Amino acid sequence: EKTENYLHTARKKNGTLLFVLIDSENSAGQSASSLAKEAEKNGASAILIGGSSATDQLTMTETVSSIKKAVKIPVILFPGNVTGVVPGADAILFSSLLNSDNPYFISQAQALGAPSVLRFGLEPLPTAYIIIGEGTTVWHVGSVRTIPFDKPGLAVMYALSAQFMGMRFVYLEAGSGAKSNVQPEMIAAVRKLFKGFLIVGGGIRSPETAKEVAKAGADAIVIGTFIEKGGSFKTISDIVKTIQSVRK
Ligand code: 1GP
Repeated sequence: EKTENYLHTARKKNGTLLFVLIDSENSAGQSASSLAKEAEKNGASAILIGGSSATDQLTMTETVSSIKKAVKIPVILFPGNVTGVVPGADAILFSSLLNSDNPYFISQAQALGAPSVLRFGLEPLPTAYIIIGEGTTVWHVGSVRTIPFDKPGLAVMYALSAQFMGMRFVYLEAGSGAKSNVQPEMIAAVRKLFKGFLIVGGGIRSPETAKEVAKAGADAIVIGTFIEKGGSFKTISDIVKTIQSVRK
């Protein structure tokens, strides 16, 4: 439980954390390891490696290994499918896409991937992955029965069920590159009842938005597209300062 303990300790000490998502296929010119290094330097608390596209496992394994060498913060797999389970990382968001209509994404992919998680010695972080909104890649690929942005009560129902099933992480996901981020009202409603570690991502690209999300009760926010598109690390550093100042 090394990574899970680290996250809780960091959360208590620093306020809301920033996780930077790196997709080995999509980084704008810069190598994944130099992006990870910059992210760490500017205050990120963990690197997530994943993507919903069909990343090949060899590239993925190489990316994990180069990032592991470059940073001290935990490297956590964020797989979009069984192919996202590779050796060398510290932990894995072992996720069930709770509001999918396809049982493959709720329990079958998990069963197929579990033996590799064990074999590679990855620390599983039991995560309820809940998709909000529509039109994103994850919404399409995951056969999602979506939760509209303005229905916080539905997100609460899923988060509660996750808690009752023993999942210690909830990830409210608007989707990579989403036009709109998950709204503060929904985050606050989930925060009120969910006792575990709350991750929020999708469409966050400014300190102002990050602040709202943190204020509403996120334990960690995830930023991917902004960095992939070459966004400045000065902004990342501002985001970290902002979210850490919100709640202690
Ligand atoms: C996607 O929540 C993450 O899975 C990050 O979203 O790429 O929009 O930052 P963005």
